[in-house]
Amino acid sequence: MTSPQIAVTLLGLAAVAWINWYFFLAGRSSATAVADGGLQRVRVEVKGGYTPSVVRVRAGVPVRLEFHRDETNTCTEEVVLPDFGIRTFLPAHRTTPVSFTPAEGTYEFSCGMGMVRGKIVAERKA
Ligand SMILES: [Cu+2]
Repeated sequence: MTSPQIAVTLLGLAAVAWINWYFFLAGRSSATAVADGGLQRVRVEVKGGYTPSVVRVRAGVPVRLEFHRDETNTCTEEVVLPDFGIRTFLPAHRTTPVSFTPAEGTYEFSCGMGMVRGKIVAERKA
């Protein structure tokens, strides 16, 4: 294997290890982002609301919210992050990633109709 191939393989293995850790060991209700090689990933359960509804992250570091929508109620089929110009369809029973890099501040996210809401709090020191 060439060194780029080895690097990709190692990254893949790291991702698999991380996913296993994430789904089997990590606390589901944690509202603080887990930094993973400079990427903050937060799983947000979408079921009648957002859990956690307040997500704390570090400002200036890329964030990936992983919206797991476990319902078919059309209310939550879209998620909107107006400050980042994001409007994304969330298929039912799937995990949909939404990525952005926040500056320091508080940002809202909501369903397409603005009925179900959550907040991202980006701080210098998360
Ligand atoms: Cu709605």
